[in-house]
Amino acid sequence: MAIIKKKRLDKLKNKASELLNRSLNQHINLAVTGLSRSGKTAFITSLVNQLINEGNGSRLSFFDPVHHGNFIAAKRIPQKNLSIPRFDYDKAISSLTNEIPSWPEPTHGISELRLAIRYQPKKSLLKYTTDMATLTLDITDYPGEWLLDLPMLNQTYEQWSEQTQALLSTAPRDKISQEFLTKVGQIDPFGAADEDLLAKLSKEYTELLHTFRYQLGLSVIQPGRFVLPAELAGAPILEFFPFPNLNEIDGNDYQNASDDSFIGMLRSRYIEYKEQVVKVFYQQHFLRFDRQIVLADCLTPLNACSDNSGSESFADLQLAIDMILESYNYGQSGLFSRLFSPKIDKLLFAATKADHVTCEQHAPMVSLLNQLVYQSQHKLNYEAIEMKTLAIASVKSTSSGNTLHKGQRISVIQGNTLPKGQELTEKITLFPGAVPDQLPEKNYWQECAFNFINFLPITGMSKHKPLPHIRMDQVLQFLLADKMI
Ligand SMILES: Nc1nc2c(ncn2[C@@H]2O[C@H](COP(=O)(O)OP(=O)(O)OP(=O)(O)O)[C@@H](O)[C@H]2O)c(=O)[nH]1
Ligand SMILES: [Mg+2]
Repeated sequence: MAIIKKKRLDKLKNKASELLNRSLNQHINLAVTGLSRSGKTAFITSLVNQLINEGNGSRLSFFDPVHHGNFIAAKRIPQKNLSIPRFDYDKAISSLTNEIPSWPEPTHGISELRLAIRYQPKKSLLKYTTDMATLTLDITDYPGEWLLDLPMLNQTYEQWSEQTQALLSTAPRDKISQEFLTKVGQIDPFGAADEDLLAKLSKEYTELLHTFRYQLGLSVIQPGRFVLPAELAGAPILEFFPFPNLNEIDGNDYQNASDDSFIGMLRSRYIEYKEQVVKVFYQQHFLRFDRQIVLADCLTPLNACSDNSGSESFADLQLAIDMILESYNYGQSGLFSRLFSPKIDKLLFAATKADHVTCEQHAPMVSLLNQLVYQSQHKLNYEAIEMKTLAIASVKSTSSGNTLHKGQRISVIQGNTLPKGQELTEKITLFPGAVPDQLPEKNYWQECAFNFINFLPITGMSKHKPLPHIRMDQVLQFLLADKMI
């Protein structure tokens, strides 16, 4: 009788411990975003590499689970969400660690990867039930450009057209946009819609957006999906554009225009785009995210000088960051919280590619990023969301040192580059210049004070060893450590 009772008790105990375990085992949906070329792929590759190779000479001393010895191991496991493309870690780590290393290829949409991180609970209730707990980490990579579409949800087609026309008519976009605006302005808005013409003009508008982004280095691209359409490439839902001078046509005629008219079709596609693309992205993906890291490359825009392009592209980056932040504006007045129920509790802003400057420039880099974020921070609700800014390098590609220049000791960095038109890499040593700790003034751009060189990844890195980095441990500490106690 006593034996049966004991067995039952043990069974109950096991069940209770299993239930507690299941409820306390942790899960984080971590989203990684940033405008194109900001460093998302390199970041995720490094983050995964640091965790799965921990113990093999890792440098994660500011990550408490490693520092305090309760990190056990991490491994990649199959993702749960089968409809989202897989983040191609193997391809990215191979290009970084090949005999002739190169940066991973640009990516164009959303992708996902899952890690299981084993740790020994030391403080939480879990320590009474188990020696080993698991933190499941789902990492999603998605283009920051998609967040630029959020403000459209609050705008009618007329309002959006008016605002976009104003943007297209201002420097530096005006010169190359004029022809397009004139062409569209000559169309009878109430004439029958011609789908071929609509497709052709949408293509021209998309090409303009590409030129803004990739030739003028501008960041405010709307609709963001047009430059990074992912699975929607070629779909008619991406075939619309702003119609100029809509305020000059009769309001009643506009309201009564049928969906078969030129303007009616543009308007209905715009509405459909907001419902089927913008809202769906927020509902299907964004609302799942618990934590977010926004990557920003503040150094490349600092490089442009001698003409107006530097200050214009920097001002545009400022505006884009402001627009991106609207998605984290959880205050009562925020468009986002009025439309959706947000869940993100931690938001990290990282200025990437910090290995492009000498160590003492990291503090100005952070204060510059702070300024970019700060102008919007008054809108952010601190109680709902914990924020941090850091300067990081996901894959450190330079070494730093000192050299004597005109009798003075200056800090320099050294790295490999591939000079234009040449096949052999070259090692160069340089002082890249000082990063302004404030939003740069007009004269900054005339001085050409900054010299940003695209370094290659260093040779000799191994996929079975942690990649060299700057502050990836502090990133992990902020984003994961509280779930591993
Ligand atoms: N030196 C250095 N360069 C970096 C680092 N991270 C990214 N880069 C540079 O930035 C470029 C873009 O990095 P990606 O990781 O591909 O950026 P992305 O945001 O995924 O870009 P898309 O896929 O085009 O959206 C790389 O090709 C490198 O030239 C870094 O940690 N150090
Ligand atoms: Mg990428």
